[in-house]
Amino acid sequence: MTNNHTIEIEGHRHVSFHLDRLEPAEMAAKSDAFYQWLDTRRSVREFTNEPVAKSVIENIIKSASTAPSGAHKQPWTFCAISDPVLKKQIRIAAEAEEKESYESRMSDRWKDDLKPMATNMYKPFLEEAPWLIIVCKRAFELDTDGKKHNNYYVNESVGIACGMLITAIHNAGLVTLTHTPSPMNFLTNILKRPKNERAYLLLPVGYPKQPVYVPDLDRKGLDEMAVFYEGE
Ligand code: IYR
Repeated sequence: MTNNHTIEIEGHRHVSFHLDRLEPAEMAAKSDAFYQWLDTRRSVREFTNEPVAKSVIENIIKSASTAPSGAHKQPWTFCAISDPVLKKQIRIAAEAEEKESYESRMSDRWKDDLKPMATNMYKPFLEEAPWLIIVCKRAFELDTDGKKHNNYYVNESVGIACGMLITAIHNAGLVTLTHTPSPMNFLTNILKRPKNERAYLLLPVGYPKQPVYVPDLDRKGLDEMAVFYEGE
């Protein structure tokens, strides 16, 4: 921040915030270019084992952590794993849960709905991708006396951060997918996370295998997913 005027509101410092205004034409062009670029993102399930620099993963995580959160509690922990031993352990545990899910927990309708995505209980990407990012939500914080303080809007906050994480991964020229083994408590056990943390989403990050194929999907058009209330 260049311009740092400060004021005090009820004993708390507030800093002046400045954002450059865009000309309408530039705004239109920029918003369209961003959409066109974001629309090239796809969930990819096959990765090469080429390494990705830790500094890139750090930048991606820092980007995600700019997300807004309830009372700015930032109720998230990003666990980034490149250790092959841990990745193997995670794969074995995830595939055991997935086997159970695909064989008995998921309804036939659910499995039918997933057929176009060609998913199954096998998750080689958990070992192949150079990094796994496991996003944990922090339901509460413990103060120095061990007293619990619940965080606010934890699912909303962590969900927003995950959206920004996925955007940052795309921006880095890498791919990911949102893997949701259920239940996920094996992840917090393997990673030895403290008891205020629950695994929220697992995202492998890396380069797509070449060639790679993704389902031929369409996205909803504006008229199917937006409603405008514009008055007169
Ligand atoms: N959790 C499983 C199944 C799965 C469910 C949905 I909904 C998907 O969009 C994709 C997969 C898995 O991660 O494979």
